[in-house]
Amino acid sequence: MKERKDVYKLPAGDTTLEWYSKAVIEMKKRPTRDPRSWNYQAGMHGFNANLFWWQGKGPFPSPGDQQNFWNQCQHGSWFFLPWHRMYLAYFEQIVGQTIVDLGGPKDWALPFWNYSDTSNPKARVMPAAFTNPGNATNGLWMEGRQSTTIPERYVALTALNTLPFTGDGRSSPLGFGGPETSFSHSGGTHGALESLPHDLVHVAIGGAMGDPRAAALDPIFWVHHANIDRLWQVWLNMGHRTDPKKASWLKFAFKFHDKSGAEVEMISSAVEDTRKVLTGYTYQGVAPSGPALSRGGLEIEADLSTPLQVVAATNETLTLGGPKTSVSLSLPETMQKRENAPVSRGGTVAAKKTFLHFENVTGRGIPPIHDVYLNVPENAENTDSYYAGSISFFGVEDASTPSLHQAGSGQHFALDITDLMNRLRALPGWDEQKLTVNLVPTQPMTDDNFVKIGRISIYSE
Ligand SMILES: [Cu+2]
Repeated sequence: MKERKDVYKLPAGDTTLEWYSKAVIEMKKRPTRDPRSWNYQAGMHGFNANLFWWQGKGPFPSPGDQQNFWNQCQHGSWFFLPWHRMYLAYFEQIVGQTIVDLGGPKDWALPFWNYSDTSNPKARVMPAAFTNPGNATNGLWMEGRQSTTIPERYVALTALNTLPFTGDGRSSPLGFGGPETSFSHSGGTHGALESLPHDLVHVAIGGAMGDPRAAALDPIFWVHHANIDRLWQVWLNMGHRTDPKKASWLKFAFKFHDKSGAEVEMISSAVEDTRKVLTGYTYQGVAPSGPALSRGGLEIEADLSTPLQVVAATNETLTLGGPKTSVSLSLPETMQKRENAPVSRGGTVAAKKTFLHFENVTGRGIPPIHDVYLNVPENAENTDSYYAGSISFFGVEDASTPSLHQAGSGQHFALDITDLMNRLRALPGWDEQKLTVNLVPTQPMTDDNFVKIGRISIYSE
């Protein structure tokens, strides 16, 4: 049994990152067609020969190999968590074998980057081993990262409050782990954990990390994903939470290569317990199995909440640009008058949920993260109290391109604005006829980017 450790709690003299760096350099020497090579492993997540990051890395695997093993990452899907867990497990095995072959320790385990750790003032800064020295002698360095400090907003753990694993169209449009889908390489609706912090951390780092078709070339990808994988267990341990029970999730198989380069398959049910994944692992500071879970909470929740319905929507496609993009929605009478009567949910009393949706979002390149604000007054000096959330567009180009696996209708984002709406209603000057949505880019859009939003809508119980 291995323990995946917090990268910021490695004891002095620990060699985990040193060996990781050596293994990356070794794996980069292997030809891209070798399943045990650095490039092949990254191509399994996503690949596009036209991207800068892939220049000069050919010859690439045969079309048949690419078809079976590359561009497999599951996004916008209830397979997001199990697929990435499998992917990390075989990657960790291959890195571990490479380290043994180099004369290193036998028990190497992938560390995790807990950027949300509020007890660690450096938590949101990328660990120094990944940035220094900033050149190719350092296996953990990557050229072209946009930022190595993640803003606090983008590491919030609100996803852990989402009870259902899959979006239920009632209390949660996203679900913790994503919507029920078949194989979904670039699905449109990302689950709560995938949206925040996963997607925002990707795009905040930027460079290769900003595009799923190059992200796994950056060694930070793997410690980021170990943290996302850890949060799956943290969520389960909170109770009233459970993995899907349908055979279409439990039995769905994905293809990988093991440390000898042999083809293998794995199904979701084989990775629910981390102690049973290959030789098994646990996470430092996290119990490997939750309390005897009460499943009742989920059913109570679904019974007592009414289906979410569209109560307001724009009727024109919106193109993002400039220092901000603004659009106004008019709330229907039912919502204007509503006192936001509390509902009973899972044994506790909660406000009726309201969500802001961005539908059929299509785009090109790696557009900047946009922060979303509601009803910001003209001369507001500090806009923080009007902040609704952020959208990252991670994978938007792929999701906008029709292919074998999807129609190309773009991405779909949802922000929980329940609390913000309640606060706004209490402010002087609240106008039911006009809810203004501001989308503010965190960096300027470039000529390589565009984003179009098919519809902005409000869903409420
Ligand atoms: Cu990722």
